[in-house]
Amino acid sequence: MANYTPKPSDKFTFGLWTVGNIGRDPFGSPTRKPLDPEYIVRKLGELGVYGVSLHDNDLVPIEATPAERNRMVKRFKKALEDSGVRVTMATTNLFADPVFKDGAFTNANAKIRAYALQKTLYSMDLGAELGAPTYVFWGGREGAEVDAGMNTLDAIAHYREAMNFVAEYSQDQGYGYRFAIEPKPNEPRGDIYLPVVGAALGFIATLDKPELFGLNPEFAHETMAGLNFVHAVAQAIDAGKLFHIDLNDQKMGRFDQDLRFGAENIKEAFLLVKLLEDSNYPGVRHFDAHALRTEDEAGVWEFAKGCMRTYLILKEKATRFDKDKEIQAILKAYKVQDSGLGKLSKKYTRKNAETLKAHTFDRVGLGEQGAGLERLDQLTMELLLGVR
Ligand SMILES: [Mn+2]
Repeated sequence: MANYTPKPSDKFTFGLWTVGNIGRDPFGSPTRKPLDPEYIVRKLGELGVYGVSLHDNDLVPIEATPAERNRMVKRFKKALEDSGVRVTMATTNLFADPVFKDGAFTNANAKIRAYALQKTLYSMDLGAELGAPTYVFWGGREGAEVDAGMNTLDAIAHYREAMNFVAEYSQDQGYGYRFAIEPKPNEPRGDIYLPVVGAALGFIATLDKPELFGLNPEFAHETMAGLNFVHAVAQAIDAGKLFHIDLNDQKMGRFDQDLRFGAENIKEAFLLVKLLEDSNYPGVRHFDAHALRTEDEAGVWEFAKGCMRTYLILKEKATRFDKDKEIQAILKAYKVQDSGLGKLSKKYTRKNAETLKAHTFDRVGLGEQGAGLERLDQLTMELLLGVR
């Protein structure tokens, strides 16, 4: 039996807001007391966690004075030092305060857009002071319920201006951030701008310094939209844009559940872990999820341990998949090779086009051939169910 105890080298990370979630929902009050950031960091360290991420206001309340801020940061740094946990990602809370009720960077009000940018610059200072290499933008309030304001084109342009501004600021200050945009289709807004991974990839290409920007895709977010998260991550990897990842789980068609990783879609979780491991994804494995509202603090740590344990179990299953002779034989047969035709269709030359056009294909025979995917999928399930 493999050892499923997490180690820092597994690079698991959690947001302060994840294990710190107090179990509030739109219909009910908190079911848990807030936990101190220092306590969270020490506890995560004990569990073998590599890093922690934070919004500015997870550590420093929005109304704190500079002196209070410095005291809190000092205490937090001490906890990081004691626990060996590092800050792996920082981000700005541009969604909780009423000022952001109609958006931050995309707000129709120039004063609010400027305030959002100011808040972000201070938050980037904080993240840099704590050593965060990655800065995430989740535009939770960047969206609309009412499009009669005719703000969409302006909103995208303002979003771009903000991203260009923060990229210059990061370079000017020598912070060296890599920025990761986190798409989400809806919630809290009726419709959020840049709703899915593909939309964010398209947007990044329009920025002044696209090389500084990548993606922070989240399992639950693409799943809420009814999309295939593994495909979205593969496209981000292909584009060299997987800068960060938010692991959790979600039932399609529900509110944003932020379930424990692997709690719901085991096969997709397995294929995701296999994709990350096979492609040697060098980044952290960040859990953006929270314990169910039914849980007390003990349940919170069970949730955190469960996320990491499931990842490690699925990683081991991926190794077994690669070593399974029958599975590999089916895969080999599925991926039919033909060196001549393969080479011919790889790159256009006039000669290749002519040869291709002159070739006679056994269209009927090719159409009759089965792919073997029923057997492959069944064996995959049996492997996951533990009978293989
Ligand atoms: Mn997230």
